Amino acid sequence: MSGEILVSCEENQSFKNVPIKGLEPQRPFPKKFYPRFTRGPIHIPELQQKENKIGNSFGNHIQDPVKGEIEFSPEMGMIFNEEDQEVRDLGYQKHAFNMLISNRLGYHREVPDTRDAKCREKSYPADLPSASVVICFYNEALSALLRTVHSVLDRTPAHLLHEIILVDDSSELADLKKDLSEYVKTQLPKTTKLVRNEKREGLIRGRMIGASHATGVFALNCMFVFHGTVDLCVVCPAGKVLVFLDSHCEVNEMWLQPLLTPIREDPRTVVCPVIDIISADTLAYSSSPVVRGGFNWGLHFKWDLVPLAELEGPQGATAPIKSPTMAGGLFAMDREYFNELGQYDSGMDIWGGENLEISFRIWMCGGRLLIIPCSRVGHIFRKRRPYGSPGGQDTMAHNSLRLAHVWMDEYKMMQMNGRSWASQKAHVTVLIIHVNKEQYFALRPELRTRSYGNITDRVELRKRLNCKSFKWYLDNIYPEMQISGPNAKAPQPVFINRAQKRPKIIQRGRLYHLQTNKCLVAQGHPSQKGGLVVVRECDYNDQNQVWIYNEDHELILNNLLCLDVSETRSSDPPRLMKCHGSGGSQQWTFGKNNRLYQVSVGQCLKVVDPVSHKGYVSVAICDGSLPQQWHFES
Ligand code: LR7
Ligand code: MN
Repeated sequence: MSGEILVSCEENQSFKNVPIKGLEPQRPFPKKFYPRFTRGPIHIPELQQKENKIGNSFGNHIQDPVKGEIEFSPEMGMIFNEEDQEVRDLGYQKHAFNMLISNRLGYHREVPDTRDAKCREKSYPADLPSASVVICFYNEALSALLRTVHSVLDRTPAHLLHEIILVDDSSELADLKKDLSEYVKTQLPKTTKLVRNEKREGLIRGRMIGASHATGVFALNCMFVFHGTVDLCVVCPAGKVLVFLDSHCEVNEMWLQPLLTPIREDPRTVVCPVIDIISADTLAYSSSPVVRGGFNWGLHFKWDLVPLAELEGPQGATAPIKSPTMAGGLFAMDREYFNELGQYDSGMDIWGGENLEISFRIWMCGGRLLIIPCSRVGHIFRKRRPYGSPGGQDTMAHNSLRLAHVWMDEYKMMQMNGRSWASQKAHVTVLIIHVNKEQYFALRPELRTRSYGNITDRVELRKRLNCKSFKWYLDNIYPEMQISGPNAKAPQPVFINRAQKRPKIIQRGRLYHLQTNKCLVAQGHPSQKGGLVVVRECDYNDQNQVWIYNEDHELILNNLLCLDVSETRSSDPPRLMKCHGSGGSQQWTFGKNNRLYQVSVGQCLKVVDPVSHKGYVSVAICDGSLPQQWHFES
């Protein structure tokens, strides 16, 4: 036997002759082992017939099931009729993202390859273990869930994908109950299973249930050379690795191989991809910077910049990065190690805290947690969580209490005394309230005596696994936290969905309304937040009529405030608001028929009553009519 790898771990096919040349596994199946399926109930957007060509300013492409590739554009969310409006509104209400665009995208689309160029030169071992992908969902939009599933099927080599396990956490939406099970049965490969929880369990027990359905087999792949003598056999563990994904993700090119490689080397390594951003308003896929996970004393997850020392080295930007914590939803872990390490705390409910718990447990009990820059998976970042817990409980507080009491030793008092975990509005934006002990309990009296259930099993698990102290974790894995201490200023959270740089100005000038020959101005003072805009006589010497249009598609009046709409109440007139830099409600494009299109509501700016002197404006379904025609005049 030479050092050359002769056999690869293909699908469970013992004693098959599978020779390998070089490092790339040779597949017994064509590349697309799982055929692509058509989209089921989703209709093709009228967009194409109505708009022959739409500019592409995101660089994203979508795959049209029938007509081939069509371009993705910010105007993908354009509303043509009441039905569109209904789908959009219902989507925001039930899922907190633009379901109209999600449905129009269909179940397959290409996403931009956001990896560092050096990642493309990397090669991975041929004998990687294969993965069981677990996706737990509750009331997910069908199109988003199926795009998650198909992105995995489309972009994972067949031999590395042992199975997909969908766990329906007792969803109440009719299409998820009926259409999905039909789709899974008739349109997806047999290796995709659908499990339904009898009652709502929450994502933590939900994932444990999913993992318990994962199957593992040992596939013995041997190479027969000359007259049937066995030359080399490799035991190929199929379903050896568990991969968890949220139900609104899209995996990128070559996402799995870089995750499996470190696990193959050391099964006590848990790995996370870089989480790219899929906009909740436009569904545009964009790259995230490589950051790592941390937390604050309120036990909220946050992103931290990677210390320079970690980034340097021969592999540069492509090397795995040690991360003190994980965001929670997207990671891969050896299946046996997941079980050995105590899965999750089954006393945790619905949402929250499990990500810090498993992160502390991994590091304190002899494992390690890495972020793999060459693996990228997109996730729809929503501004609010569209569901609650069945009894309305604050499950984040309950779960955090459990984890603090099991893992944080003397530091739990610091955490409980120091700051509250009250604000959980958005998991990316973290607000930390400074209060002393008394104030804290005055603020959250229910936590003073609040019971968090029985934690005996978890305390025993910690003993059994011989885990290190929380002080060790802070000293060795998250020293930044130690320095900041309980009374130090809170570290600044890193906003991963906000560009650090100032967007480039594309144009500066007046917003001229063609029908009335008037200009768009602030109704009151242009620096007044929340103020309305109206059309008035143009005054070319008035700085208060000057708008900036920038590369982020923002319209900024007098260099101060951004033109903004309410995403949930599109009947509200546009207002001047502080620029938030995350697109959506402040994103405008100039298009055909002189229209000024509002990206997040899918409608156009118009003058309500062009003959009235009041000059009120609003957004409405784009119809190309005169009241909707604007010119940006430099
Ligand atoms: O009762 C529920 N049952 C479920 O099955 C509630 C939720 N779920 C499903 C849900 O459909 C989704 O697929 O669980 C998954 C995660 O729920 P989300 O998408 O509402 O969570 P999130 O993305 O807002 O929150 C992050 O933190 C959570 C803490 O409990 C989980 O760990 C999520 O997986 C996690 N998401 C990510 O890490 C993606 C990147 C976000 C960041 C930063
Ligand atoms: Mn999520």
